[in-house]
Amino acid sequence: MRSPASSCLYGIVDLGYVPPADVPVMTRQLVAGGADILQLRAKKLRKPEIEKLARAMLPVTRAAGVPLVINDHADVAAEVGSEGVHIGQDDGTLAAVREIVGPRCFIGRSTHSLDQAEAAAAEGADYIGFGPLHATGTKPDYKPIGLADIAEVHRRVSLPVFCIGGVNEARLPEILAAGARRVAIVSAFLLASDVSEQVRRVKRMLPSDRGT
Ligand code: 3NM
Repeated sequence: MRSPASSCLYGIVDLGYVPPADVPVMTRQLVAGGADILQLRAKKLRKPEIEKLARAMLPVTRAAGVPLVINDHADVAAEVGSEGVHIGQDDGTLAAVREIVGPRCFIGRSTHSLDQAEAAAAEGADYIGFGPLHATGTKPDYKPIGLADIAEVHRRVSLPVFCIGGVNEARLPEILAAGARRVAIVSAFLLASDVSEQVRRVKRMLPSDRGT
């Protein structure tokens, strides 16, 4: 099983793009292309539905050694026994989430500035998201932070940093040149005509396969 540290490509199954019935096939395609970590993100679904989808994803992700991360819902993560949980800036303390998920589940936090990144590291996050680099329809209310702080965030925190927000194949070279080592991608994968092939192409551009 991979860990955030051994991962460079983070895929997100976002129910804003994928109908529930398509979640298993989308999961298989993302895994087949080489996504190292997958997140289930379902802002508008109720917990029982999210739990059901997580249980549909887990056999696929586990067979591939890909950790499954539940967005927002620590209780769902605990219930289904997912490898990870992801929280935003407004989702309470890391300690409170740790109480719910226990010691074995890793915890990621979204961060949108250098200060937030340092705070997430200080509270014990296992990885951070850092963005949005570019404006994105997936998280439309967030102001893009650009690429200027990518190098600095890697100097300030020693956690795995997944750069996110408008990341796609065309923009990847400049994002990597700015110092990114890991990326998370939503719409550029989910809307691709050939999802596995798109994931494969991006994976090949990333610095290296970090092993397990
Ligand atoms: N979190 P896309 S940006 C889910 O900056 C998410 O914290 C972000 O989607 C953050 O790859 C984002 O389609 C959406 O731009 C990323």
